[in-house]
Amino acid sequence: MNSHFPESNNPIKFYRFEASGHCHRVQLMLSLLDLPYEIIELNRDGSNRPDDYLETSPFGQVPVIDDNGFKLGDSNAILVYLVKKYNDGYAWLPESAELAARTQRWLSIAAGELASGPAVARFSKVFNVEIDFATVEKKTVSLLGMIDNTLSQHDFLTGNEITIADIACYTYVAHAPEGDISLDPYPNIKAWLSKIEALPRFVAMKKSR
Ligand SMILES: N[C@@H](CCC(=O)N[C@@H](CS)C(=O)NCC(=O)O)C(=O)O
Repeated sequence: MNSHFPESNNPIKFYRFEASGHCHRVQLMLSLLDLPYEIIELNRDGSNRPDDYLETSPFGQVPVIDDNGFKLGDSNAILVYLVKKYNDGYAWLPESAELAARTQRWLSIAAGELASGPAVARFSKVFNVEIDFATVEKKTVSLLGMIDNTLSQHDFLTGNEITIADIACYTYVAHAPEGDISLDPYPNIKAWLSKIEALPRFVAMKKSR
């Protein structure tokens, strides 16, 4: 267990939906940092949410964590919290102005183009929801091309070292094929996914289709 996690503390409570990529990125970070956590699988109808859940997550979304009374929603905010709070000596969120800004740029892409592209394509196919698939597919292909091009220049999204940008973007890219978006045209993306999957304590998200 991470030596920075106080022995007196309880495991971090992690509220999630199993099939959510936003939740998986949090689980991946918890695992990479070797932190103790307890999964609380929420019902889709909200019936087993804690009474104060909407105070932490006003949009009623997952993921949410409760770290011994510190409650936080939003997957990217949670990644920032975990690596700042439980720094394992590695610069998951680099300090320099340039690299910190690049990392933030990818967190914005994860919350923007990634969420409205491959995540929506997957959602539509996994949950059988009608969408304007052609438009989402076009956005996704454009994003994947941009990511592949970035990864032709360096090993990870912000440079040659892994950061939380990679963790934030990993899941919905890796699971794009569940949205009928092939990764075959993107050799650099495939190599990048393999590097992340080779990390000690990597945990996968279950395939949904
Ligand atoms: N910006 C949020 C987005 C989270 C999100 O979209 N969660 C989805 C599951 S993937 C959710 O809770 N959907 C249920 C809802 O919106 O009611 C984050 O990064 O955590």
